[in-house]
Amino acid sequence: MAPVSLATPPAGARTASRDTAEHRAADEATALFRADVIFGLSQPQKALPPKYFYDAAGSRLFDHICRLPEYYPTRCELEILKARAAEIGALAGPGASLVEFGSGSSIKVRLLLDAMAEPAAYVPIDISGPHMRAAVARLAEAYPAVAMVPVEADFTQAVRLPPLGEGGRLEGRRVGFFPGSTIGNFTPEAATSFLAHVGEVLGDGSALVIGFDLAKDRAVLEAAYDDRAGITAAFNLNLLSRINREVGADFDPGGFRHKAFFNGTENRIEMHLESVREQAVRMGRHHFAFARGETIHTENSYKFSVDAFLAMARHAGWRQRAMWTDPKGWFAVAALEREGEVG
Ligand code: AVJ
Repeated sequence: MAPVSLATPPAGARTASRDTAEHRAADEATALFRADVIFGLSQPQKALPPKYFYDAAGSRLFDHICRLPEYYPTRCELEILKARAAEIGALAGPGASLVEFGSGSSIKVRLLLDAMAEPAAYVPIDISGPHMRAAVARLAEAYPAVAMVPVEADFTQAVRLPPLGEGGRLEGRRVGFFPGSTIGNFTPEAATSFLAHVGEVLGDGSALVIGFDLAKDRAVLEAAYDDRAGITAAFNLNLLSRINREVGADFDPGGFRHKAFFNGTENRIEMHLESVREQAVRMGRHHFAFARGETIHTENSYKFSVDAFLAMARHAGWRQRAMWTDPKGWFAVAALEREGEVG
């Protein structure tokens, strides 16, 4: 099967039915967003799902976070991936397909594609469609022989891989890639279910290269989520501007402040938006009251021990093939495998 075309067709080439389908998908996404906001702000502890951070502005702010001096995970993980690229390439084998969950700007995947023997396809899955397509267009230029098959989807929901290769299947080994410790956004129970779901999506004989953040000194953790330049604060607060714009609320972003702290009982960084005064926010016929000091919980970022991570992976049907950390022991990358024939 031919890889999907990455070029945007000229306006005249767009059929009416395609435009309608795109609009319908966009309306559906907005309706889901609105429902998630109403549900989240109606809880005793107000909360919003972190996946909504990544609109165009949020995706750019996140890329900036990854370059901050305090935000060590990206640098530590890149260090590990560079050192272990050849081993990952060997474990993938020739003609493998790489499936990335939450691909963002698709930077790290280059290290793997460079180390793999004739990779057949790259399947990025991301909720931020335009950001992903721009990244894939850049990647396609550098890897003309690799079929680029972007999937615009929320990977926290059930995802299905598009048919690829001869007979409508991914050729070679299917290798999942889930870097950045995004697994840390899930509670341990949800993370285990997600890992099992990834195993079903990738199938028998597949592999998974996954990054996760390790427990460490509280001050290091808290600085990484509350940087001096205020970029993480802007990233957190951008969620309110996005809600105003896309679902018509009237948040005053200046009425909230960014808060990030390590919850040692739960082993997680929590991000919140704290109301600096008593205030009310309207959204259509809905009305949300905030006491002064009340927070919206916007993200969890779990920190693991290697053993705790491996216990989750095992419960989800994966076994360890390799485990690597950076020299400081701040971040880890696991290579996992499932039993069975490839293909
Ligand atoms: C993309 C979920 C891995 O938890 O470290 C960075 C998101 N939030 N700074 C993380 C994030 C604030 C990031 N993940």
